[in-house]
Amino acid sequence: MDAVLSQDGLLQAAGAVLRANDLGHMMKAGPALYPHQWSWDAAFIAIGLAQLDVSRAITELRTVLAAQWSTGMLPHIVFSDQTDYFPGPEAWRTADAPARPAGIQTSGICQPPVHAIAVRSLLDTARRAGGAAQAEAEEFVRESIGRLASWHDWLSGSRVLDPHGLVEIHHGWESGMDNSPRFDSCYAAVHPRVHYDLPRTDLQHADASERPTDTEYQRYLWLVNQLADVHFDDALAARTVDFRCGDVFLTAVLALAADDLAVLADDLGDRERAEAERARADTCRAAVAASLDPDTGLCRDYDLRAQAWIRSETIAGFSLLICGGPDALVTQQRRLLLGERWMGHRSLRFPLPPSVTPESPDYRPRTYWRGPVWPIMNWLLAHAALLRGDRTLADALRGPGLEQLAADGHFAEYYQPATGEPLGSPQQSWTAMAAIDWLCDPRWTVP
Ligand code: 9WN
Repeated sequence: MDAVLSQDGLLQAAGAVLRANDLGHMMKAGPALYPHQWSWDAAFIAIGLAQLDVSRAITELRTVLAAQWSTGMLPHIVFSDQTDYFPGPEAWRTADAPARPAGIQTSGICQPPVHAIAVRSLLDTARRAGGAAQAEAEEFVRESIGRLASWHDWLSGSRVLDPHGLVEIHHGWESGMDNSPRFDSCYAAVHPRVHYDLPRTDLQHADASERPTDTEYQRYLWLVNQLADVHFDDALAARTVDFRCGDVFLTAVLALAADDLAVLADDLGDRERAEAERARADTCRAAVAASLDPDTGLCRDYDLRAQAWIRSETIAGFSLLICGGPDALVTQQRRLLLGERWMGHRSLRFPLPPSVTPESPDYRPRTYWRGPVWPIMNWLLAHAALLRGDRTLADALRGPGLEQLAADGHFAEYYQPATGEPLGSPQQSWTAMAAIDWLCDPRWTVP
C-alpha cells in the first residue's frame, strides 16, 4: 500500500489492523514480531479501541489487570498460546515466583503505567456514547480501581528507592525504550557470565539493522536470569541485579496516570484515594522537574549503580512535557522540542520528534529506540499537550503524525526520520490506535 490514504481510508485500514491482531481476549502488539499482549501497548490500544467498541476495550484492560502480581505489579507481557517469540514464558521462570498470578503466564518485570490514563480515557469515550457503553464503562471503573491503585502503590512503594524520587527499573525493557542511549551507561556495567543461545525470532520479522544487537540481547537475558534467580523479589533484586536506573520517563507517566486515577477516584466518591493519587502525582512531577539538566534543558535518568545522572539527548528528555511542571520549565522544554535539534531539524521528512536527536553522536536513524520516530510517542506527547491546554503543540504533533501514517499505510512500529521509511513491525497495534484516536476523538478538533 503506497498511495497516500484519505482520512477515511486511514481509519478503515487502522480498524483492519486491530481486527487482524485480535486474539479475542488480548490484542497482539504486532502480527508476527509480537504475538502476545504487552502491558503498555494494551493500555494505549484500549484508548483507540474504545472509539470503535467500548466492550472490547474493557476486555483488553481486564486481561492486563487479571495478570496482576500479588505485589501489585502489572507484568510487561501476558503470554498468549503462540510460541514464536523469544524470550517466551520458559525463559522467564516466573512459575517459581511467589507473587505471580495463578494460571496465567507472564514475564516478571513491568512497563510504564499507562493503564489509569487508558481507563479514564475509555470512561470519557463511553460517556460520550451514553447508554449501555457508559453503564459498562462505569461498572468497569468500579471493578478496576483497586487494582490500578495497588499498581501505583507498588511502583511508588517498592520501586522508588532512588534518592531523587525517580521510579527505579531493573531492565531496559521496563522502560519500554529498550536499547535507547539513555541506558548505555547502565548496560555498560552489565557483564553476562553466561553465554546464551539466542533464538532471535525477532530477526525473522525485522532487519537486524532495525533491532538490538546480539551483544545487547546477551545482556537482556543475563538480567532476566539475575531477576529470576531472586524470584523477582524487588528488594532482593535491588541488591543483586546489575542494572538499576531511576527512569524519568516512567516517573512522568506515573504522574500523569496518578492524576487520572485521582479523577476516577473522585468520580466514585473515594476522596482518600483521590488525595493519595494527587500527592503521588505531585511527588513524581517534582522528581521529574528536579532531574532537569541545566545545560541541555532535558530531563535525566539516574544510574543508581554508578550514582550518576545520565546525559543523553533522547525523547525521554521531554518528560516534563508528559507530566507538566513549573510553567517556565515547561515553556523551555516546549521551545526545545519545536526547535531545530528536534521537530524543526532540517533533515526530517515530517516535523516529528525522533527518539534521539539527529545531532547526537548516538543517533542511528534505522535502529529501534536509537533514532527512529515512534508514532506512539507522538500520540503521547500530543495527548499530554492537549491536557495542558496546549492545542498548538498537540496540533503540531497530530497533523504531521497523521500525514506520516497516511503516507504509506503500514502502521509501522517506527519510521526512519529523514526518509519516512516504515521500520520494525508493520501493522503494529498501537500505531493503528494512534490513527484511530486522532481521527475519532472529538477533543482533538473541538476546542
Ligand atoms: C520487549 C511491544 C513492545 C513494546 C516495547 C518495544 C518492544 C519488546 C521487544 O516491543 O519491546 O519488551 O521484543 O523488542 O520496545 O516498548 O512494548 O510493542
